Amino acid sequence: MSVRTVCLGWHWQPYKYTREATDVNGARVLPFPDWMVRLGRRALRESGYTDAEAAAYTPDTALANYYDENARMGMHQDKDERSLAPIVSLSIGDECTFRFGNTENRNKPYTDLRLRSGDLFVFGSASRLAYHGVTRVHPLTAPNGCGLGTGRINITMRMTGLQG
Ligand code: MD6
Ligand code: FE
Repeated sequence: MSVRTVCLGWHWQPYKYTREATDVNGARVLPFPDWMVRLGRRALRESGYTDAEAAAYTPDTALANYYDENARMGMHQDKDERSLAPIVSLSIGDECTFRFGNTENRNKPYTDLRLRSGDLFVFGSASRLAYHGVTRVHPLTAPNGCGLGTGRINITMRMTGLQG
């Protein structure tokens, strides 16, 4: 993994979530913003979840990853969350090739998708535990006005299933 990450709500590091960034500077994580809860619920409604499912969706952590033009993300499953509620992913800036795999292993079959600035997708139900990664970032593809000159930001919001 060659991205730079900052978290909201809960701080993620491999295998665990904590309220302090114990592997960085020990600082308390900033709160998870209400607007992101609303955006997550709207994303579920607009991708076919019922109103009740959307209303129950209360993401409590967000990982914001910054990719420079050489950054990649190896194939992985997101399984450090105790909850299997959907993950909502938002992309800003340069386009990337996102590899969406199967739930068994990091090999084929997989599908390579182009994620563009403004794309939002929902990783839920059968795909919640699918392997996935970013094979490359495409420099100079960020649209004017997206707020990022170079590189790519991906924000994933999740429900940890943790209390406190
Ligand atoms: C990325 N995303 O798009 C990396 N994980 O840069 C993820 O690792 C990811 O987009 C779980 C669900 C959605 C994702
Ligand atoms: Fe992931």
